Amino acid sequence: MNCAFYQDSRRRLMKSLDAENYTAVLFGGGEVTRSADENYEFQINTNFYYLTGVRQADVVLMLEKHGENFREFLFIDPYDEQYAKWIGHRLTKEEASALSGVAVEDIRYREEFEKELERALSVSPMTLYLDLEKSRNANYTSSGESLAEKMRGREALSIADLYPAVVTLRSAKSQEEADAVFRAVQTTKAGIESLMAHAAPGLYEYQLEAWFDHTIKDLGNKKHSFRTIAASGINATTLHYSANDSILRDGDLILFDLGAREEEYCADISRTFPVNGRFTPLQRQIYEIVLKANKRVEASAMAGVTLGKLQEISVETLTEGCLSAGLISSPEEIRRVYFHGVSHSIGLDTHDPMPRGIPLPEGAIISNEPGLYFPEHGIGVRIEDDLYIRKDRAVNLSRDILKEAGEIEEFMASFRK
Ligand SMILES: [Mn+2]
Repeated sequence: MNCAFYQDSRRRLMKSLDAENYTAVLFGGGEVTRSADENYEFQINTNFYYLTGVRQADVVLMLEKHGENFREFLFIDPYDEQYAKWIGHRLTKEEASALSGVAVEDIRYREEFEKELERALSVSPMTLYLDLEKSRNANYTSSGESLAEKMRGREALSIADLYPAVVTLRSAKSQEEADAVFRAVQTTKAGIESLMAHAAPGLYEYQLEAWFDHTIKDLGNKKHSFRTIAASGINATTLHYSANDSILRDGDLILFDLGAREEEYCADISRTFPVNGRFTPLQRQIYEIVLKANKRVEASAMAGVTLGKLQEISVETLTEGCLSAGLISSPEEIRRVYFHGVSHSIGLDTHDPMPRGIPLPEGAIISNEPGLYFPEHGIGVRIEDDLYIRKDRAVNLSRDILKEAGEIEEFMASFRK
């Protein structure tokens, strides 16, 4: 992504905030200790990244509007010889400016942050926008919350949540963003083909998974969108199974839910195929029902439709299919064998934030992932594509990834002669 993209994101965000005078502060996040002197792999706060293109820890963005005047600052760590020797390079002011499009004279060192913040807040009345979204399971206090806590009760200062405004912008993707997801999907496609080519009874799930890892890195995607699900046989009936340590058995299916990440944009794809390259009649029957739901959802997806509506279509199709195949004995029983949503937003996060319940905006990217799970048969099937929502249709970004049962068998057979 060119720095013009991030400049544009900031401009659109600033225009969407309605306070007369405001200061908005966003933190990129810091390193988290894993054990001893090792840290977890650093993941930039995606709201921050959307507005800056910067992926370095401990960087702060400040946006100001006083009446008609807009200003922006980025605060980074200065060069540190020890850090450079032990850990590596940190962005210079020039590099941070080139990435983000913030003018180089407005790239400051972090020690100046408090002083600049005080200056910005000295105008009255003043609204301080902070990212105050609290994850349901968060077991930490974010930098945004800490700063809000510190500033609360100041005279003529109101504190407001920046999160909804950023998320609203993020939920409609530009063509450039959709292209990044598409490139991640293309790499994921090659990885999936490698999995189909190398599947064989006797391998551990993680051994087969390794072909995906190798392929996406070989093609230039260093990161995964999320931890790969490699679930064979009955493991596929656990939605988020990721132990990946069972042995592939002849006659079982394997379900892969995975994705490569390109410039932080995620692919999120599921494919299910037979370990030995041939579906059994029961596996095929279940597979075709899921595929039908997947196709119906795609045909109905477009701007203005809600995710709730797509879920209805999915439930309806799966119920019909399961009833007529005698796989369930009442419509209510569908809840036992299909127990998740068909769709979620995709973007910088695999489960990308999107305001709840809204009709899909043009530009949304969503998953299309119906599934059926029968522990009694040791069969779990999920087929997941990524859809780019346009005004009157959905562009299936993963249309080139094999999903017809016959084509999968043919493709796999070509490696097994
Ligand atoms: Mn998904």
